Amino acid sequence: VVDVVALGESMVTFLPTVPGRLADVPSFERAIGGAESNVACVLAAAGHTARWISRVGADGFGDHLVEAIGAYGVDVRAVRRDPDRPTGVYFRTAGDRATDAHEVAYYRAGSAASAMSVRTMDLDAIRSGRVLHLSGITPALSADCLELMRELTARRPGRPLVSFDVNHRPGLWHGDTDGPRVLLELARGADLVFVGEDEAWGLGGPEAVRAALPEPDLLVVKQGAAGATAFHRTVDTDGTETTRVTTVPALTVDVVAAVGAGDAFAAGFLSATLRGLPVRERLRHGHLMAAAALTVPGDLAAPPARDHADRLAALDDTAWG
Ligand code: KDG
Repeated sequence: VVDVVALGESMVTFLPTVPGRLADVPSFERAIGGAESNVACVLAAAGHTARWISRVGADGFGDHLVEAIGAYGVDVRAVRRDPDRPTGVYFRTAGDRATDAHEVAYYRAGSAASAMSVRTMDLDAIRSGRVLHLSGITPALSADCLELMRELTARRPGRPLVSFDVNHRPGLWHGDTDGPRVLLELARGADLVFVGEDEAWGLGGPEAVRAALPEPDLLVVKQGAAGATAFHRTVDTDGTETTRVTTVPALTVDVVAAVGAGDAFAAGFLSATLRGLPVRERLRHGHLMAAAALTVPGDLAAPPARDHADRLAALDDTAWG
């Protein structure tokens, strides 16, 4: 059984060769992006088996995504090619180092991935891993994608551990759909939820998010440079519910670009989860992988080797601030 299946849209990403406004940047370098495939790539690089499931166009950008993600060691055999729809692409500016304010221009409406649905996808394959990793980007792509996400977050016996990164992208939600409401609804169906503290404010605030998610066993609130806090709910044999709160400060690094750091954090947390490590270690592995991603311009950085990460995660509290 594969450790992790990650489902979601990936895009060819164009990163500027110089800082500045999108209007002024004269040239871009090609990279790859996609929150869920980022998680799969980091997990594969960290020695896990990972499968990425999606749809891409039958075009050169689709070829590139499949090759580049496959080159990380991710199983891409279940990715379907759509002859009628293109692969999505997006451009982003480097952003301000201090505030991470950046411009993003998506060209993904009507993309091959937006046609992911309960009809076009192999649901058994999607549920074939120990963990199924999903994000709040997918339901914003189309009504079909939203229906697929509802199906995959429905609680049913024997399903994999469902991991959901809220990834609220306000620019992707259109029409009458209330993005925050849908994201909380889907998150309720997950076992493990990641949310950025800044994102949580867009969903009513961290307390409101906690109150809105009574079902997931674990809620991880990422607080940027400050650290991350896990709310771990356990139920005793007599039915008593306890929530253990664990906070681990982040590592202090010289940030090049924050993009991809959340995905790397999720990958580190999931890696430690798959290995049965306690919540504090899971948070530490999340921070270690995020630190690697924070120090490169693109989404993806080589994660620390497992034995190295284990040694760093095992350092005592003084080393971890
Ligand atoms: O988490 C990084 C992603 O935001 C980036 O790779 C692009 O998936 C992406 C999106 O939809 O914003």
